[in-house]
Amino acid sequence: MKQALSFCRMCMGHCGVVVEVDDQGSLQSIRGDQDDPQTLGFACYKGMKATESHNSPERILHPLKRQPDGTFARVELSQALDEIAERISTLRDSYGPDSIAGYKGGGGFFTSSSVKLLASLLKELGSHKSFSSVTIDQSSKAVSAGRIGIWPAGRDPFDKAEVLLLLGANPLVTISTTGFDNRNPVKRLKAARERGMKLIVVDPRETETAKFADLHLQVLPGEDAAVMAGLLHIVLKEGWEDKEFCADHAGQLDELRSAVANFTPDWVASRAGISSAELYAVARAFAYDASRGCATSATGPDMSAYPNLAEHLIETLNVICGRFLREGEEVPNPGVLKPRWPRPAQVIPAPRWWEQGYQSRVGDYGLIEEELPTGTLAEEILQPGDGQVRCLIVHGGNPAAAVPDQRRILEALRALDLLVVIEPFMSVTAQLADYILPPTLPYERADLPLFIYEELVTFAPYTRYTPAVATPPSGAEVYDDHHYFWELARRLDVTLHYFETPLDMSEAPTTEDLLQIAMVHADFDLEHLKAHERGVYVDKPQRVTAADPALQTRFSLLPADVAAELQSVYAQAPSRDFGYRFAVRRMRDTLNSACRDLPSIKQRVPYNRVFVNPLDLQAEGCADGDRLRVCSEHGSIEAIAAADPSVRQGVVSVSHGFGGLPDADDYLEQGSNTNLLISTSSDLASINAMPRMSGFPVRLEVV
Ligand SMILES: Nc1nc2c(c(=O)[nH]1)N[C@H]1C(S)=C(S)[C@@H](COP(=O)(O)OP(=O)(O)OC[C@H]3O[C@@H](n4cnc5c(=O)[nH]c(N)nc54)[C@H](O)[C@@H]3O)O[C@H]1N2
Ligand SMILES: Nc1nc2c(c(=O)[nH]1)N[C@H]1C(S)=C(S)[C@@H](COP(=O)(O)OP(=O)(O)OC[C@H]3O[C@@H](n4cnc5c(=O)[nH]c(N)nc54)[C@H](O)[C@@H]3O)O[C@H]1N2
Ligand code: SF4
Ligand SMILES: [Mo]
Repeated sequence: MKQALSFCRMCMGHCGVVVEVDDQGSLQSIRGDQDDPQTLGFACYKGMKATESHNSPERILHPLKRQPDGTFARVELSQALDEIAERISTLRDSYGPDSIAGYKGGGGFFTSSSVKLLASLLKELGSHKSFSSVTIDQSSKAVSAGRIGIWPAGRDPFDKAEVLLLLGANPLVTISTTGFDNRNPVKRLKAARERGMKLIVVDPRETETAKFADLHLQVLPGEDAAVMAGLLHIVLKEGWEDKEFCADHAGQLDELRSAVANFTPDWVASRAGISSAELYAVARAFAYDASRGCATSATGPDMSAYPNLAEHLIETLNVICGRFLREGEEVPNPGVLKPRWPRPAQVIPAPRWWEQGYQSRVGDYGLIEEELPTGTLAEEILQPGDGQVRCLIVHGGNPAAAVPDQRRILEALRALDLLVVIEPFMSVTAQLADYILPPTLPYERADLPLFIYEELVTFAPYTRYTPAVATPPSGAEVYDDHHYFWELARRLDVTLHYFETPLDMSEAPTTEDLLQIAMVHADFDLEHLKAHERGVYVDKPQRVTAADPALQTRFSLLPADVAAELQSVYAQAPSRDFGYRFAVRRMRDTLNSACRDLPSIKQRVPYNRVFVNPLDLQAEGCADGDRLRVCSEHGSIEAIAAADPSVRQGVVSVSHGFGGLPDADDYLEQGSNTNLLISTSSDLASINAMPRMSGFPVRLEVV
């Protein structure tokens, strides 16, 4: 047995771990590293059970090719790559480069040697059809920044907060919330509360995080825009805004004041299913009792109705209360691997990126973070015409399970001429693929943190390196993901770029070569990181500088599209016909569709249950363990009920990431897929085509 230090790359937690490998290099155990300066010994159960994925008998260890009878057979890698490249080349010649698309999922993000390669391959081929899980996640945060403007120094950080307002986020379980200190979150939250930070949670469920809250608004899902408008109404009416900050930096404050005038505490309370006194108490605790600390959110508001408006209003509350770093203050993580940029105490006016550049042929959408919205992926494949997508390359994602409207996305994936997946397991998507290219798993590859989001991963100017600490199973023919992109690009005669650097296409880069290229903006090289096993801190503080008095830039608090959305929230009460509203949630022991087949996880979470308040179950005439059908306007799923008093009445809470192909009738084996309940042909948000994945009406039937 040999021990080594590494870090987990399953979620943003990036927990420092100690792993044990046997003499063959096979991963035997993983535990939290007590001496890790960032995560202080924390590691979650599923993180520690990554031994089971690495050694799984289900793992795909050789390239596979679909046969005419639908089964998969092992194929030589060079043959697979030759055939894929030839088919891409033919499609490109016949239908143009936009017939080639890519989708990057979670497994394609947490690998710093290939995170940008799918995008580069598409760009070099001349295709605009780049998709990812970001636009079925929290891209409303980018839309909000694009519409309201950007404060370069960032919001008040966690360690300065006197108050933290969390909407639809459960960081103690998901370890991924923007603005929360995710490095051992329980410890960090306890310490923050000891120094006096108040926690306010807005969530239909009394989550693990809400249990620590000073105030918990147990709202109906889908009402965050109304709740935020109500909070703005109270703050402005009471005069609790930061008047000096508003005078200097807020634009359209009077227009905002009139626009939220209708959103009285009583009206909002009745809409969101809370009391007006509770709403008032939250406004007071945030805006009057505290002067530092921000409002932030995760998937709850961003998956519900009006996600872009909800995010806009969350940031508006931060703006009117002045909850940003000020001149002279230190930026917690100004960039270690990412480039630093100027941080004046001044607004960058709303850039509205999506209004320039490429526009989608489907719907009225531009690019979000240089990608098309995944809510339109099925239509891009199914709608005939110029630019119709005929080939999809999937990097570490499971769109057949993760994309809302499962029947539609399956119809689309089946209609493709070519589906290639870089994927370690026989996921629902892999089952439909023409070729499966199996990657190494995290502990088998050298890596850096998910540094493209480094300010979210760590609140300190810190980074680290891990070598490959384990060896793939013997006889496996698996490569770090970049190898597949490079080999395809070479065959297609294009030059891949990594972080703007052109790659040498005559000799395949090593993982370390790519990591070194990715570190182009760092003050040190990879060797320096290698010499510091538990990572390095950069002692080069960056402070917020003075504003340029010649520039009178301001936040746009009420652009026309935001005003129209606000009016429409007021005018359109959601239907109550169905009796309940659906709420998204995640499970501690699974990661989206991953982990659930690992033996020790399967024992804990064999399938996804329907969490319902016991009083509601009683009213339906059923009990814990009974089989229920959850029906939306769009579809239905069956699942077993779990009586859960932490869910508010009138709400049905079910995790996504379960289920196989629909109609398989194997719920006890796989669970069921909540994306069967969701439509991508109606209710898409403007700008990012975000499907309505939470807060929609549902009905319960006893099966
Ligand atoms: N209804 C509903 N749908 C949702 C959500 C929801 O809340 N409700 N959540 C949405 C969100 S937030 C997200 S982020 C998306 C997730 O969407 P996806 O990222 O598309 O889905 P995952 O299930 O995370 O798939 C990750 C895949 O990566 C593979 N993988 C694991 N490790 C590696 C690796 O090292 N290399 C490679 N190449 N692959 C690897 C896994 O086996 C798995 O198949 O789903 C979205 N869909
Ligand atoms: N264990 C685990 N960790 C994960 C993941 C996982 O699958 N498992 N997935 C990872 C990914 S891809 C992501 S994006 C993050 C997501 O991280 P989170 O967003 O923190 O994920 P959830 O636990 O689903 O929390 C969403 C919360 O919103 C509440 N909610 C639902 N609808 C609404 C609404 O309309 N309004 C409000 N205010 N609240 C609502 C739900 O009750 C739930 O508590 O987690 C990451 N970390
Ligand atoms: S919290 Fe996230 S990073 Fe930490 S061990 Fe669990 S999955 Fe890995
Ligand atoms: Mo996500």
